[in-house]
Amino acid sequence: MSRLIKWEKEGAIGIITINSPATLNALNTQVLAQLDECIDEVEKEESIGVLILTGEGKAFVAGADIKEMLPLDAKQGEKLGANGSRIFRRLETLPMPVIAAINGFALGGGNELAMACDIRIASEKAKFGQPEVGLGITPGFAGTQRLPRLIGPAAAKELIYTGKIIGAQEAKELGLVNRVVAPEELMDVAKGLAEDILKNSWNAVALSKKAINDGLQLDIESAMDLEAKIFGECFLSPDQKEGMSAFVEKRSAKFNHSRRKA
Ligand code: DAK
Repeated sequence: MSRLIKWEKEGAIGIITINSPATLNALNTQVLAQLDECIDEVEKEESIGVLILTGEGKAFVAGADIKEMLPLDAKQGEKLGANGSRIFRRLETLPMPVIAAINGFALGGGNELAMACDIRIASEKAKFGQPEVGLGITPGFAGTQRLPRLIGPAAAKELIYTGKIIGAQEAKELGLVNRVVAPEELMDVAKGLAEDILKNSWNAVALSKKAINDGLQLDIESAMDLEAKIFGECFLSPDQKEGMSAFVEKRSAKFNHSRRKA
């Protein structure tokens, strides 16, 4: 089977590349199945502390595969949507941060995939949009849910109702991406950001991710209770004693950099 998804490890950074450039990395059943398998492998690798997701060629992902979707009936469409959403949710809930390094088109399912990541770094060449209404469908991989949560309902509605494609700078102004960088710097910037994260306690970073993601789904009182519970959990990890001892002893902390529970 051809590798439509490649993944490699550079130190503690895992790099997943969507590798179907002839169709601009469009998400079809095979690409999604291989992404799902790849997440299984990454999950088992306890020495990976940050994951970077990028695309081969001129696209990050140009959306779900339109040619594959064309003949589907309602039931099949629902199944496709549910499967993609499940896989994106797996990425979103991985214990390590996931950085999307957006090299080119991030349209439809591609923008939705980027939004399932924790942080988005965009090349100046990247283009964003949810053009689904022009194809007679709604965004189906949680775009109607994650986009308004990320950039607010008014801006999300404008993008979804018009289906317009925007550049990286406009995406930055809307809060859709964290940073815009020169194309040749994209991977170095993403790796540099990953290294900055990796210096810290992986346990505390993973728990912060959980507190932010889960807390955003709750009312403020419940979210604060959740934060207090997660804060308490930090004291179960040797990282808390090491981080605080290092501060008191005026030295750098030496964390146990593995996702295995100590
Ligand atoms: N699907 C399939 N093939 C695609 C594709 C896509 N999304 N995007 C590009 N390709 C293919 C093109 O057909 C072409 O293949 P050949 O014709 O050469 O065989 C090849 O990639 C190169 O594309 P172009 O020749 O068009 O390249 P250009 O540079 O001229 O244009 C473009 C680049 C990105 C502007 C253009 O390709 C384009 O507009 N692509 C479609 C973008 C788009 O509309 N994306 C949204 C797809 S819809 C759901 C679940 C999920 C979804 C919906 C519902 N449920 C079932 C609930 C998600 C939907 C979407 O993502």
